[in-house]
Amino acid sequence: DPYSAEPTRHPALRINSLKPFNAEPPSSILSDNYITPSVIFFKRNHLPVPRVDPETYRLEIEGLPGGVVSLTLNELKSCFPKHTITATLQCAGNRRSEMNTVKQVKGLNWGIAAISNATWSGALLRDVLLHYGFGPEVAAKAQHVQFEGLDKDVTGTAYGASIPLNKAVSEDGDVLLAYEMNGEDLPPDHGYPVRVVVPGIVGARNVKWLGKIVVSEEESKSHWQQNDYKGFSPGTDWDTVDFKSAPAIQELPIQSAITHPAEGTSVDASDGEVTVKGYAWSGGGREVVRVDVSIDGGKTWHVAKLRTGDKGQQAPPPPPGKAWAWTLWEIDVPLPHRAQELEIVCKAVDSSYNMQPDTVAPIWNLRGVLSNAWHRVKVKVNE
Ligand code: MTE
Ligand code: MO
Repeated sequence: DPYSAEPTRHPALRINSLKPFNAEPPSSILSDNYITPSVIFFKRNHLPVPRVDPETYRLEIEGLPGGVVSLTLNELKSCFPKHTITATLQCAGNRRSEMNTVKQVKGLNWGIAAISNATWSGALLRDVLLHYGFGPEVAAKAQHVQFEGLDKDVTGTAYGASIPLNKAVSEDGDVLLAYEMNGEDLPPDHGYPVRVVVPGIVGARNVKWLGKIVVSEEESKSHWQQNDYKGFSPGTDWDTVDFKSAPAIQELPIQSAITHPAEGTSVDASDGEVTVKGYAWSGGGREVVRVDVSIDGGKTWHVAKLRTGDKGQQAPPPPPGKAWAWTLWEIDVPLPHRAQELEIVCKAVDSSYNMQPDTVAPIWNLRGVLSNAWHRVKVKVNE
């Protein structure tokens, strides 16, 4: 059994698939912490978790003028300055289950919690590439940086992905070769001993158990770069889809969802108000500038209070274009007179004034990715 060496996992996780292991935290606890504890951070594995020996681990780098580089874990840790960023990871399939209500899609049936936020520490990919000779000659030809994992399928093919070269080498890219998550060694499920953290970019490119980096003219040839994690028209079906016709997802669109109250629960009329909570995040480092909340299905709107740190620890706003971490939000909305049911809705706005679409059907796609319509939750009001 290739899955015999899987790590133990927290019992609170909602398991989506056991082999490979895919799970999300209960959405009700997702916004309890600004920094998601690693044990409940969502886990998305395509293959068995490889058990990597830190002593024999090597990170290979190809495509630089000096030839192939082979780095030990100690060299990565000691030869390059350690940087820490707070960044949210979101799977392209987050909220896929809502697409299934329109028409069946192919993929794991994620709820709203295939997204989590952590601090990550490691060497900047930029520093490492520059150290080993990245310069104008390489930049004149190369356009992508490919990553290969140490996790392999039965045919020996590794998980792989790539990102644009510019994101990898730009001073503002903040791409990390991370060896710590939330101040500790990376847990096995999150890529021990090294993963790449590409802030602002879809989860799929944040390759775990990183074995190889290739600076190249081409994108990764991997299945997940070429024939998956792409968006299509609602009119495209499995008979007509041409994966070559669409670009690989990189930056994700504006997203938000309601974590409290939960669907199907009830609130008391005597409270006079309902507390609504959730998260919001946008890709590409775009900051969340506003979250609108409605409790009458979108007829009237209220502006939520935004929070970018744990309670009482509001962080200073990130530099423009570097909002890598999510925003938690909260609002108390007065209950309308004699309401029996509430349809709570949220929608977020990012610094480019991108907004979420109001319904799912027009953004439905056969793989169920990029599901970011207004999130709606129905609750009863007890007299
Ligand atoms: N890296 C490797 N090597 N293998 C994988 O299966 N899954 C990717 C990405 N990196 C994956 C990987 C996907 S699709 C996502 S959403 C994120 O890892 C999930 O990261 P997490 O499990 O740390 O939350
Ligand atoms: Mo993903």
